[in-house]
Amino acid sequence: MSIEAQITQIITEGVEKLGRPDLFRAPLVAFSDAHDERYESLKEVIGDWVRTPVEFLPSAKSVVSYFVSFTREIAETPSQDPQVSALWGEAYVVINDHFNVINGELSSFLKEQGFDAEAVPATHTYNPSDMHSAWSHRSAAAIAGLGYFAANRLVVTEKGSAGRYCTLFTSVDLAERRKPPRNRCSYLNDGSCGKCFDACPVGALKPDGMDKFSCQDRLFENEALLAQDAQIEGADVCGKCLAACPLAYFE
Ligand code: B12
Repeated sequence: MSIEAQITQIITEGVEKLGRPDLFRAPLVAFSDAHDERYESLKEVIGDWVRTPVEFLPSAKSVVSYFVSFTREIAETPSQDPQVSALWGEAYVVINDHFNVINGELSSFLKEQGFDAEAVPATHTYNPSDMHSAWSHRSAAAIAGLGYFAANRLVVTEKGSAGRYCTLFTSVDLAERRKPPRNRCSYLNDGSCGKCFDACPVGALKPDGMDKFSCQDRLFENEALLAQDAQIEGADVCGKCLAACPLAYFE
């Protein structure tokens, strides 16, 4: 079995071992070159606080990007609850924690083979006061061909956008490349959609940009509500711009 297939198997089994088929489906995995010049260009596109793969792991040759997709029920649930969905919050918290387990298993495997490995946590990698994040899982996923950016600023894979991304850097040379899916965002293609803009409960998401602080205020409000009403801690979530999108979920 190729090393790419072994990595994909560890990630897939990592999700299976969680034993939550009610929340998660099989993941998608893709690889990119740590020296792909688009990583350097993110310092221009996003800002100079963004680090390249080799700034995380000097020996990095490859970037492993993976997406854990949510079930249909979870993908739809943010649209059904007027304020915030406890199920969506639960899926967020469970997978954020479990990413650490999967990354640990993947790192151990690669290190046993004599390679270096370093993972980036799924979230809370940013400074809430200025929104600066040293790593963009979405941009890495787009570079790896896992998906494309839609008008809601989320990255859509062949299984949709409902799910979460993670990244791991490694010194092994992973040559396999994924063909990116065609961009099916109707707003970007011909302006004929825009459901994500209408769905934002605080008007933060607009065609000409996003007020990230208004979005974040809503996420923090929801986090407090879920802690109080559903005993779920650390779920700063909403997901309405995602669930309203016709590209949220594919079989
Ligand atoms: C900071 C942050 C936030 C901030 C700011 C959001 C934002 N739009 O940047 C706040 C707190 C508001 C937020 C909200 C949410 N977030 Co958030 N957040 C992050 C975080 C930590 C960093 C994002 C980042 O790098 N922003 C940088 C800015 C400048 O990116 P940007 O504005 O989108 O601009 C980029 C693109 O437009 C891009 N672009 C356009 N076309 C192309 C093409 C190519 C090839 C490339 C490379 C780039 C590119 O250019 C810019 C640079 O890449 C990531 C986790 C991580 N470390 O990656 C999660 C993350 C983006 N969040 C996520 C989610 C799900 C959410 C919420 C739905 C909340 C929830 N979980 O219920 C909302 C959705 C808001 C939205 N519509 O964007 C997911 C997205 C999953 C997906 N399917 O895409 C992520 C990736 C977490 C994860 N581990 O999966 N988030």
